[in-house]
Amino acid sequence: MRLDVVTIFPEYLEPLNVSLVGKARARGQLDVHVHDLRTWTHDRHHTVDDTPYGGGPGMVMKTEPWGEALDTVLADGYEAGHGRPALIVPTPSGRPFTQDLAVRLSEQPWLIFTPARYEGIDRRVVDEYATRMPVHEVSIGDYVLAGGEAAVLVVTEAVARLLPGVLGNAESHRDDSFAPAMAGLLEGPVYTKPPLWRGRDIPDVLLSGHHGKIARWRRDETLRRTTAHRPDLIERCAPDAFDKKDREM
Ligand code: 6GU
Repeated sequence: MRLDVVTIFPEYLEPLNVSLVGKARARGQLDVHVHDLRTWTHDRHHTVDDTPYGGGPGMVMKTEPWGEALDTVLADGYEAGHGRPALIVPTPSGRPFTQDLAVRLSEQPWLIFTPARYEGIDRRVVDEYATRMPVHEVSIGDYVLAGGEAAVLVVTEAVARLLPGVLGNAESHRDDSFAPAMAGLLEGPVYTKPPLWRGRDIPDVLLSGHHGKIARWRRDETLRRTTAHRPDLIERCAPDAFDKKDREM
């Protein structure tokens, strides 16, 4: 998979060199290109923003640097034969970023990210590129960040860990919180050695060796935790997602 990020803070994307994403890059599973938007300015001050039409506070990112940047990135990626790109526009007014979208994006050959600062990018930029490729305006939660760069790191990590061969064990996706096999619910608690720590032991069932009982216990913990932390996820479940024992919980 190829990733392009156009930003006025390329150094904000340094974490893409670390840990899981960094290793995927080193192995050639991810081809990451971070670009400085100011490369595509032509004035002495490398201006990327201007005052909003209609008035109001803050500044809006200008069309021309984004247009030149995206045209250049697109020409480069097409020349390198990456297939068809999708444009990911991080914005607090986007659709919520979910595991479902992470899975769909992980199946794409090429993602281009346009993290904005200030009050966002002139709308015409998204409208223009939406005629040429799929555009996903995404929000990572109901709060406002100073810019989209942190959201790019979030989306990139969620997507990269789903790529074939990036996580050691492909089975480990199966029981992820939000995974289809979990009916979109949350993972329960986990334990490891030692068996006794500061007077705290671990649930007996996990030592029983009884796989059926362990699976039932995990399911109960999933339901308990999801009910407590995210009742909305229970509401959203299809009724047949619950068996008779689930309903007794
Ligand atoms: Cl993607 N960008 C910004 N600036 N704020 C956000 C966000 C994105 N998602 C939640 N808050």
